[in-house]
Amino acid sequence: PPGVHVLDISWFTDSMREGKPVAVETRHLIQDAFEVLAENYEFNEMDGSCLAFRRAASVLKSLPMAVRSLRETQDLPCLGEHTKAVMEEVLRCGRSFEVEKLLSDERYQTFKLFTSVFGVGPKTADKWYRGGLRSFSEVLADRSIHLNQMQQIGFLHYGDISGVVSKAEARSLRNIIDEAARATTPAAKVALTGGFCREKEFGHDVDFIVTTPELGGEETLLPKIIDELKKQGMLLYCDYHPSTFDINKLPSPKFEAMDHYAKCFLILRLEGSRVEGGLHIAEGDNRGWRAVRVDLVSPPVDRYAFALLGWSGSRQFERDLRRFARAKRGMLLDNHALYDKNKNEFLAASTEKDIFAHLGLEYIEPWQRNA
Ligand code: DCP
Ligand code: MG
Repeated sequence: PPGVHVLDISWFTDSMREGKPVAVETRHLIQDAFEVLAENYEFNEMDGSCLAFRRAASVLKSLPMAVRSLRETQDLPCLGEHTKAVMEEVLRCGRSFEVEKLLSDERYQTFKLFTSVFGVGPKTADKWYRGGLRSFSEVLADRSIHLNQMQQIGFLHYGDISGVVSKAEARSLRNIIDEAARATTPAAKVALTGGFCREKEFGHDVDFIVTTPELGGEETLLPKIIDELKKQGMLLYCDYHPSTFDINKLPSPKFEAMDHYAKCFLILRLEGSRVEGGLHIAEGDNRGWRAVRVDLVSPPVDRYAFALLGWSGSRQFERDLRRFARAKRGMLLDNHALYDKNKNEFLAASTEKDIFAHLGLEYIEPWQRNA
């Protein structure tokens, strides 16, 4: 019914409202502990356990007040035996011994380091770790290792890319992408998406959806924008993937699969900006610019709302929204479409509000989707 939210826990928060507020840090400690454990499961490609801890962290994040005892959490959704055990330990001792052990574990530390390089995932980190490598200098000195182009650029710009991107930098990039799009296609539409459209102060990259008002125009849009950025001397790296979008395909139940729109993963040279506290490997510090990661996605205009909703995130919100659509409405939702399995038909949408309405949900703004 209207008014139902994806993560509706008001029944719990209402019953807690009478309690005394306690130090917020305890909850942050628990969330951080969950994040370390989730990350470790991610390194070991144990997707189920990783998701369980991310989900649990998300539930805690949504509570309006601190958690004081395990008893208070007994009716909360998404908390299993393991998550509760970690939470109990933090509540009792102010720390989790399992997490502390992990933080000083050589394998965890090395995976954390290696996967912080653009283009290095758990599989590559595992290969390097099993080869006895523990540091960047060992990787770079090892002649048996062939770095692909993404990893080479990842090491080259490591200091910049591993630093956070600020809201002000995201705004500058918005103007740059806007101008580059309009210079080649005056009617082009550009939307800032990802974490910055959810009002986050910092991000690891800046995400944009770009399209044209007429169907088909999006096919040449990205190559034109890329050319324009190159002309301006801003393009440091471009990994372009043309569209493989199939209009007849049903929405995919798998969230982690990338969508099929044309997209490019870029590294741009942003003038007048520098990273605070970055670790520079191959570049001097006295530059008037920094390298920054930018993603551009280009859906056809009739899929714009689905792409926008899908890329606005957060990831947890997207997962829950899809799960809600499937379990509660018998509908399949992904970044391309919404399909009603009861009526066997696709439901069109030109705005995000249309999609929420199809799902029978009250519309919420992107900043309210930071699950
Ligand atoms: N997304 C998706 N499918 C994926 C990966 C991501 O639909 N396989 C969506 C959800 C994300 C959004 O795209 O919120 C942008 O992805 P990012 O990794 O850039 O995440 P954020 O922008 O939310 O955070 P960050 O600050 O780390 O960039
Ligand atoms: Mg992002």
